[in-house]
Amino acid sequence: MKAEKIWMDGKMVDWNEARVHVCTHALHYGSGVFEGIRAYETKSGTAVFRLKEHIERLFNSAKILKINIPYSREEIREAIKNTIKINKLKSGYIRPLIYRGFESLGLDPFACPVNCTVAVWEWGAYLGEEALAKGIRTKISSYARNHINSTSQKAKICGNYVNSVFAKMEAIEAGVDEAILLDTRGYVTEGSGENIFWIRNGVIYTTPTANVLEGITRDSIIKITKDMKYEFQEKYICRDELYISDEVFFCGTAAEVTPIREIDNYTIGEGKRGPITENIQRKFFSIAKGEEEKYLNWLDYV
Ligand code: PPE
Repeated sequence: MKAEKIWMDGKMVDWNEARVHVCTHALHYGSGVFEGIRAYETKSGTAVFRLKEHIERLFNSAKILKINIPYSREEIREAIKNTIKINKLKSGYIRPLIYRGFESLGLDPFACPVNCTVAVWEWGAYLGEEALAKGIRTKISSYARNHINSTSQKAKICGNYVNSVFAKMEAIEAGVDEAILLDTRGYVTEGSGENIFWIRNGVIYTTPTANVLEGITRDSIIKITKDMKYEFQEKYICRDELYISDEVFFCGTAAEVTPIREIDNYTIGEGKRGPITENIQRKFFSIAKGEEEKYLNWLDYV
């Protein structure tokens, strides 16, 4: 992964020069917030998918962590578009990061400056091209999702992701592609970096958002499924309900719509991408690629 330039605190810096001090507060304590956004190539040029919503979530994450972003929403939007343009990125991934920089160490973050960066790079299918077509193998993690009274799962806080890194390492070392995390009560929450949906008897379900990231792809899929006249419900479930679902899939900016064909060695449905998942996936990609008139307002052209 590499591009030409990274936007750092208002300046375009060479990729290899985009460095931070080792005493950066966020490097020690995880005191930063970030976003993950995708841009797709459409017939009318490159378009960023739901940019407004991602910027809003970035500002909300910062608010929760008591970080004042020293730029307006519009300035961040411009920075993102300029970084795409200067790197001549046609499609790929966008990573804004706002973090407590270097002034002093010790947990009190308030004296530390707030630094802002935007990196972009080409990024194909998160879990591999084959994953989108055939589905992935997963396991229920032995790590519980961050407890709701320990941090804010609604904010995309850097430090939150240590929990995801543990779950991901465990999944990979167990020989599967991804982890599904339960909360401390045993209810299904989400993947290491994806929201989860399941389908039983034609009804599409996902978890409520109280203890998971309010995924923008999740929101897109809920709107798409309603539009496609599927029945939809939010529900807390335990792991066994996933085992006996007809279809299960992950969604996220990086993961897009990734079918799950196995959980804890249980085959899900037919053990391949299910028909409803395929319909939703197809619709999702055609919207992102600007082929659906009705959803053009989800695209912000560069
Ligand atoms: N839950 C978590 C914990 C999460 O990190 C993501 C995104 C989602 C749900 C889905 O949210 P959304 O992208 O708004 O639909 N994870 C990002 C980071 C992935 C990474 O490996 O880094 C992403 O998909 O960009």
